[in-house]
Amino acid sequence: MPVKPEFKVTLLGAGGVGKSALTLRIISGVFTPTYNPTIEDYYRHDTNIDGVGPCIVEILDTAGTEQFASMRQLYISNGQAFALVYAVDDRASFEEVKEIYQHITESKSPQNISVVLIGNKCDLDDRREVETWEGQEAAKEMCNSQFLETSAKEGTHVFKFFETLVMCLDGRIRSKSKDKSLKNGRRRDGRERSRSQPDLRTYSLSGHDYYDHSLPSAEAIPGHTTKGRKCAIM
Ligand SMILES: Nc1nc2c(ncn2[C@@H]2O[C@H](COP(=O)(O)OP(=O)(O)O)[C@@H](O)[C@H]2O)c(=O)[nH]1
Ligand SMILES: [Mg+2]
Repeated sequence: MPVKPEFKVTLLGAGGVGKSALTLRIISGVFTPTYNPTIEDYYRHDTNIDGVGPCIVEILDTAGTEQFASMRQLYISNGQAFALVYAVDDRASFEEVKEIYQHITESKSPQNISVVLIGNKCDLDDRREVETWEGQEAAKEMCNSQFLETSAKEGTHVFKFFETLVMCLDGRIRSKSKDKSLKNGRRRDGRERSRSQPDLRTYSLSGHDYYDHSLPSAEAIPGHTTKGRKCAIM
C-alpha cells in the first residue's frame, strides 16, 4: 500500500475566536456552542483532499495567544502550515493574527511556510468589527496568503479552508521536491487522481488519550454522533 503523505496544520489565534470549533467541524462535522478554553489538542486526521489525494493531516489546535505565549516559538518552529484565525466580531483578535504572522516570519522565511488567514464567525454579520476587505488586505500583506471567512457554527467554508491549507502546503512541498511524477500529471504515489468522498476516519492523540472518530463526518452524513473523548495536554 502506498505511504500516505503527512501534513502538519497548526491553528493559531486569540482565545475564543473559534479554533477548536473549526477543528471539531473538520474532524467530526459538529458544532458545540460551549466554550472550553483549550490548552492543546492534537488530531491525526486520515482524509482525502481533492487534488492531493489520501493523506494524513496532523491538526494542532492551540490555546489562545495569551495562554500559549510560552509555547508560541515551539508551535511556530514545528509548524508547516498555519491557519491564522480571528473572529470577525472581535477587532483585537484581528490585530493579534497580524502580530502572530510577524512572529512566524521572524523565525521562518515566507517561502517555507503556508498560511491561510481565517475570519471566523462570519454568521455574526450584525456584530461585525472587521470588514471582509480588511481581511483581504491583511492576507495580501501576509505574502499574498489565502483568505477565507468561515463560520464553524454554520459550516461555511470550513472544509474549504482546511483543503486550501493542505493544498498550499502540498504545492509548496511538491515544488520544492521537483517531483518528476507531477510533470506527468500524476500524484506522487503514481495513482490517478480521485474525486471520491473524503475518508473522514479521524484519530486524535492528546497526551496518553486518544479519540476514535471512526464514524463518518456529519458533513458527509448529516446528523451523526461522534464517540471518543478529548483531553488537553497539561
Ligand atoms: N456564532 C459563532 N460562534 C462561534 C463560531 N465558532 C466558534 N464559536 C463560539 O465561540 C466560542 C469560542 O470558540 P472556541 O472554538 O472554543 O474558540 P478557541 O478558543 O479559539 O478555540 C464558543 O462559544 C463557540 O461556540 C462561529 O463560527 N460562529
Ligand atoms: Mg480552543
